[in-house]
Amino acid sequence: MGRIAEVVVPDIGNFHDVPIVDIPIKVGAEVKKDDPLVTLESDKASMDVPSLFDGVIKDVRVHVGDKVSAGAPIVVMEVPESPLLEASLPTGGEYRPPAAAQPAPAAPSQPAPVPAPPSHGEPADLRLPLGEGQLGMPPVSPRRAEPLPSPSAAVPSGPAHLPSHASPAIRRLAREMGVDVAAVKGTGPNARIRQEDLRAHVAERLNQPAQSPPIALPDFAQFGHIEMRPLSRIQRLSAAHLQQVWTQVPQVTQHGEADISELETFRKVEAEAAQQRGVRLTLLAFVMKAVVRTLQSHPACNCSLDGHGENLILKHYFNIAFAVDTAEGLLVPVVRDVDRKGILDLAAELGELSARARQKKLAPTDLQGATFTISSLGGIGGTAFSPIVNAPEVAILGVSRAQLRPVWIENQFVPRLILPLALSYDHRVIDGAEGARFMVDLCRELTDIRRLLL
Ligand code: CAO
Repeated sequence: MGRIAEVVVPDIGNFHDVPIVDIPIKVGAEVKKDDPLVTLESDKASMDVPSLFDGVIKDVRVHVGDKVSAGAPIVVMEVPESPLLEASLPTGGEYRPPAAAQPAPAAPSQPAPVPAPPSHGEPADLRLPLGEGQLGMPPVSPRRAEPLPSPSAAVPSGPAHLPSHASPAIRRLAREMGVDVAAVKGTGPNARIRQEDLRAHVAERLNQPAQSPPIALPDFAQFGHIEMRPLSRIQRLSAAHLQQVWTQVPQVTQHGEADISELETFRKVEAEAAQQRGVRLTLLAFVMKAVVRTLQSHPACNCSLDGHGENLILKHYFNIAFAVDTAEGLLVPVVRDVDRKGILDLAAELGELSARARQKKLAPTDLQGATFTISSLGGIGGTAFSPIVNAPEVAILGVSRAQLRPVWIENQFVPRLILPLALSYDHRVIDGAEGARFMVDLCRELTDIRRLLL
């Protein structure tokens, strides 16, 4: 338990009734020595009242807009008991505003005026005897108050010419953060920049895609014959989206292998019957169903992160997008409510949507509302690849070509059909253990055909 002490406005020379323009602390906040408690701003100068000690704010006695003079109580703090502190508690401070803000010569040193006793009843232990526990401005090295340029004055950026619609503490913080205050939008009175404005500015800049210069190109024609071919509209749109996702989403790819031997035997038998109904029963329909069953027990993989990166938006519907390779570029139509559809229905819808994608007949609504994406390159070949998360979704499954492999089962090698899978996920939302669990559960769904058909 420390001591309770009241902080008052120090001697601020000839200034009286100076408005408080910012209070960067609140009750319960821990402050360090020199942290600003309030910012005062006259029509000539701006100054912080810093804390003299480390401590915890117990009460805030003022509001933004209040006008205060030397000796007015500002906050009540709990400060640690220490002999050093006892010795250093000021009995009054002296503050010399700079010449620019202080037309008259500095007043001689004098004790801080005694504040009027509070009009509202407070617990007695919140106050130390006046002059003993009142914390004022440091008696030495007072912070320099800087004259205000007119708001319309052009203010060059750079540490020597920082605009003055920010308190000295905010300017110092901005310098530490490498932020040019001139670029920050202030939301305080008279567009004054507050700490939260600085934070919002930094957050916004971090969320912007990195503006790097384009990669320098040589004159390729000097090495041989070339031709220019414009990207299709779809390719250009995809490129911008992929670039944005690549720079903004930290992603990891979890690999896995599912034994789909039983599934494939079942699919081949059922494919003939499906064919007679005009449906191509491909592996993708089974994978889609297995993905949704796995998503149902891994809700973090079926969500999005809100714009501030502070909340998960969990979706209680299962709309699965799948990548279709078309002559114009990649399209990603969406199969809705996969959890409510049978595998044959899914296969029919997959066929119909991929045909329309290739005929350029998809409606905008066919491309919206996905919660998860599957990209299957199994029909083409290759052993593995890492798909890029289709943000704002947080996970995507890459499916490669299944291969017959010898698998050691009960003391012998048995030929099994193994499907390589790759789950890329947004690592801000899904951690490695969750990604691995998703993959294990997905492989189990695909391997045990009975589970999938239940
Ligand atoms: N392993 C082994 N064989 C596979 C397979 C796999 N994982 N996936 C498909 N096949 C087989 C199919 O069974 C089919 O064989 P048959 O002709 O003997 O029946 C053949 O490969 C061709 O299948 P398909 O690719 O036409 O059909 P599908 O339903 O599997 O896939 C679609 C449909 C739309 C996903 C696919 O046509 C396509 O466009 N894939 C490309 C997606 C893409 O470009 N992704 C990259 C995006 S970037 O991340």
